[in-house]
Amino acid sequence: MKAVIFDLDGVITDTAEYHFQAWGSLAAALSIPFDREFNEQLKGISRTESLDKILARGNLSDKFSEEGKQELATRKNTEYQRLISAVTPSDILPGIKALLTELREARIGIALASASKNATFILERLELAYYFDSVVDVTAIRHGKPDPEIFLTGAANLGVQPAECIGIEDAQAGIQAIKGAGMFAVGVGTPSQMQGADIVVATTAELSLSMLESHFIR
Ligand code: B16
Ligand code: MG
Repeated sequence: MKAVIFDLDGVITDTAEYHFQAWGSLAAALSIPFDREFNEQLKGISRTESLDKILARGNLSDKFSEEGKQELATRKNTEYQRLISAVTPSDILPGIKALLTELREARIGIALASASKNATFILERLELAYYFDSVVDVTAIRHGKPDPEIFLTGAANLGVQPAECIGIEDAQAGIQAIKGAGMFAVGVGTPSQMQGADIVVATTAELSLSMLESHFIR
């Protein structure tokens, strides 16, 4: 194992909750039903793809021009940015800071593969930017998760082979992307939401270097 490639939302910090709240406000304004179960489908996919799914749910796909959709996406992002401006290091999920420290000490590469255009801002708010050898620039990615491109780019940036990497994700689209890249996939959540993962942990508190190594050497 030469590198660990992390998802951000739902793995390093629970900004997934803020995405839920911000999309929930927009959906309510458009009178579109929105709940946590539906929100699962939005995890890991881009802002525009998320909006398309929400509008389709409300049978409103044809009601907005491209410009109108852009305006809705910006409205959601403005609310999301308001929520994440209050993020602090206390919002790092359990076990993550200790794992990042262990990985650095063991000279194992660390990359971020987040679909979020707000990822760098969030890492800085969490005071974790220092740990990352590479943050994949999502604007340079042609195909989002579940396509493997973002994880393959992370491995290439670190100069390691995909088979030498572990990817950690909280979304089904992310697990698919990791497996498509030929990496070992760790899912955070319930097994039914993490199909195809090599191992699933209920919470990030279960993650550590020794735990990852013991499963990786399988
Ligand atoms: P933004 P991840 C993803 O982040 C979220 O899971 C997903 O819900 C969101 O739509 C996407 O980022 C885009 O985020 O609107 O901030 O660009 O899980 O890949 O870290
Ligand atoms: Mg995620």
